[in-house]
Amino acid sequence: MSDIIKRNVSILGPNDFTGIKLGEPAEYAAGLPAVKVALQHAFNEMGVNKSFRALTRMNQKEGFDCPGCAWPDPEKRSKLGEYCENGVKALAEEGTHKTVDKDFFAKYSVEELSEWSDFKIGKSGRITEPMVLRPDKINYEPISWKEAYELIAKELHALNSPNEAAFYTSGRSSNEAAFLYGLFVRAFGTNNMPDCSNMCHESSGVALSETLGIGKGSVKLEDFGQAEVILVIGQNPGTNHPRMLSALQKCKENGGKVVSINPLEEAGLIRFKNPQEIKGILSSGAALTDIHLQVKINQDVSLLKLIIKKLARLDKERGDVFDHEFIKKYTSGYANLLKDIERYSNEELLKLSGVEEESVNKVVRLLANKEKIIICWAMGLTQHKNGVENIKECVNLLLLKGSLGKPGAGTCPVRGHSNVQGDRTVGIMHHVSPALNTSIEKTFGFTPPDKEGLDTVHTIKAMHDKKVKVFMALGGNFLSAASDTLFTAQALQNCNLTVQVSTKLNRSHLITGKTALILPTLGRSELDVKNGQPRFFTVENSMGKVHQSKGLMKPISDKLISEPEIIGGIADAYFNEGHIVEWKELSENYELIRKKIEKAIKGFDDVNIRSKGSGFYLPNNVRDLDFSKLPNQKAQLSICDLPKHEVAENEFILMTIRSHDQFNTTIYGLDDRYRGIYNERRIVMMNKNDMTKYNLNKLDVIDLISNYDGNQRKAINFLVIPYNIPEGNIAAYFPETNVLVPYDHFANKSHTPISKSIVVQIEKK
Ligand SMILES: Nc1nc2c(c(=O)[nH]1)N[C@H]1C(S)=C(S)[C@@H](COP(=O)(O)OP(=O)(O)OC[C@H]3O[C@@H](n4cnc5c(=O)[nH]c(N)nc54)[C@H](O)[C@@H]3O)O[C@H]1N2
Ligand SMILES: Nc1nc2c(c(=O)[nH]1)N[C@H]1C(S)=C(S)[C@@H](COP(=O)(O)OP(=O)(O)OC[C@H]3O[C@@H](n4cnc5c(=O)[nH]c(N)nc54)[C@H](O)[C@@H]3O)O[C@H]1N2
Ligand SMILES: [Mo]
Repeated sequence: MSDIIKRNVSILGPNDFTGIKLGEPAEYAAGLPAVKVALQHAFNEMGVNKSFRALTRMNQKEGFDCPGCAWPDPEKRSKLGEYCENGVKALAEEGTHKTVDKDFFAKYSVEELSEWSDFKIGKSGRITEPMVLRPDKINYEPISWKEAYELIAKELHALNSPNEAAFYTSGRSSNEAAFLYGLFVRAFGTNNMPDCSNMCHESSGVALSETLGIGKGSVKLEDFGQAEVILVIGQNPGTNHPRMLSALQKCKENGGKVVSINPLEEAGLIRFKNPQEIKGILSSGAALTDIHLQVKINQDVSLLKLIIKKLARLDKERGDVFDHEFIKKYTSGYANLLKDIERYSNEELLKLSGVEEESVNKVVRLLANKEKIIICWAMGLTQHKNGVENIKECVNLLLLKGSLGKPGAGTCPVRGHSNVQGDRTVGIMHHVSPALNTSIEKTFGFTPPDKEGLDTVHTIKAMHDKKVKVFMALGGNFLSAASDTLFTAQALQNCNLTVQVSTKLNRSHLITGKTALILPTLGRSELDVKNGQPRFFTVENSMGKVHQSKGLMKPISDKLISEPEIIGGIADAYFNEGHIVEWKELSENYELIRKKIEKAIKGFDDVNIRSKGSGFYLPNNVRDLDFSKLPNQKAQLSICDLPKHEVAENEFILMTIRSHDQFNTTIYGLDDRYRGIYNERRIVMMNKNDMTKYNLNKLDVIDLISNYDGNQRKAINFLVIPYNIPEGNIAAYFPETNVLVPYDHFANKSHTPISKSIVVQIEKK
């Protein structure tokens, strides 16, 4: 390949301000404003007719699964529509009338597009045909599907080893697409399968597997109505899982209590007006949180230890605070745990957590007398150096209370992408699963590789070191989602070929390898027809239920190909009929893929039939209180150390969070309505006392600087906003702040980047 002139692209895009307007944080979530905003987004992107047609089918049993988050659907679906404001926005993004075609790419070079904001890039529309960016070019050109497949095959054949390629997956892909992709990657010969989970709930997966024997949660949706206490830790459901608020409301209606543990008092957790009920829209709404513990960033272990310590003390007096029968029968490590908490004083833990003692005592009194407890959590716990331990500490509390394997109790890691959990179940993972390898060998007749592959952070490093030369992504926006944006950009640019299977344009299409391909695919709301027959696929929700999803909208272009067929096309071109798997036949026939899944993966019996209607639950050993695969055949109580942060006098801990108007790197709009921040994303939320200390006024402009191992990283231009956040802590949005996250600092064991606790300094302009 000829040497290329490096493209003059902007990695980070513009950093100018968009015209901030500040309001007050909202007093309730959802209600009429949510309906209004949702419909505005839908009408703008899709028009009125298409909006209503699509919305009547979203999350219905015969319809398609919402392309947003993975929250489950209730058995009885609301007549007013089974979706939330942000689900409608996700649908609007996918269903938009606007298109990005060959004329668009002829007009705008990648250099020019890279100067656009992520918001503008995303709003340009749906990609309509396969495009290629050749080594000496700055404009994408059309390419036929056949030629695209052959180009990929040629680059893969040119590698010295299959381990010089990496295959990323974002969590939108169906079980069928993900299974086939994993199969192809293994047949090709590598386990280099980084996925968005690595940046997301990997810490949950590791912690739950080690303590309970399954990397998934144990609760079902109906448990919410039966729970006596629900703890919501490090999660912002009002924005990221709005339909969870209806489940919390059920808990409240049945007399349960909700405790939130979060450095921010998120509006969505205060009060809720259920837009799926007439009374919800008209009334003043339901109060949700009973007790809010405003913990300092990454001090959840300190706080949970304090709670456990206080409960242990009460238990000593009363004997009935912990579930001793359960502990004896099902757990291992009780004596050690009790001994370990004696190492800490209440005062020390209280000070570290930053919480008022009276509020902690209230939670302790509540928990002492209850046994049906659910703990929900998301990125506020997983994206820290000690993310795995955060979750183990939650498991400790549940085990001590016997709050597992009974109605109204259990673990609830609230998943992100709508099928991220399913993708994992059907084989997207960089780890080697001997059981899966054996069943693939039995089902397909080839031997999958048995060397552990690269996860997300190690793929970045390997590309940077030019050890991985071909990068393919089934969905997602790797450049902007991953940590250390400038380092990751260099890593991608070092590749010979980058391939993106996508629905919409994003920055990963602009910052690429020497050659780049965009392979456009059907969105999940779109009709997927083969030989005159509509096809459906299956997904798994956050609670382990598999069900089907069937699109109905006319595809935006007749040149789109479904994800399984794209994978089939690549596999066919690569193996050129020299492989035992009939790739093309398999990729066109989802029913056949499902039959193979049924053979290869436990729990999918009769999936073609059972996935209809509301679907079926996959096996879950925690629900059955079966811990036979764990040491001593017991659930494990864990000893977790306190988090360690070396924060100098002039440093802050930064958490990078989502605004109300984004889905990860897709920017729906510029408002963060519940937090009262409008028309601006370049903001930093800061405690008023810290503002005084640093002599800062509202809307002063600052830069953020992180300094790890002598490497300075800088994010430029942020407006300071006084906010109710603990002193020493600040918050800003990702992906703008990803440039600050060092690629080589991540959670122990799970390797999840430390996106929620980055040590930074500020610099006033
Ligand atoms: N509309 C919409 N929905 C989404 C997404 C989206 O971007 N937009 N993303 C999807 C995906 S992939 C995911 S993973 C989920 C993410 O869902 P969330 O995890 O709710 O998303 P974040 O905005 O990252 O919010 C983290 C929350 O944790 C809190 N937090 C941060 N650090 C700490 C800490 O140290 N301790 C505690 N206790 N709390 C902390 C923050 O204040 C914030 O409320 O949402 C999914 N759903
Ligand atoms: N600093 C910081 N960084 C983070 C996080 C954080 O909290 N802070 N959160 C992390 C988390 S939890 C996650 S999950 C990752 C998300 O990482 P990714 O999953 O990689 O990113 P997304 O923004 O969800 O990807 C959006 C793109 O997916 C494509 N897409 C949408 N629908 C489909 C589809 O049906 N098929 C295909 N093939 N493509 C589709 C579109 O082209 C769209 O532009 O980001 C992580 N990064
Ligand atoms: Mo996620």
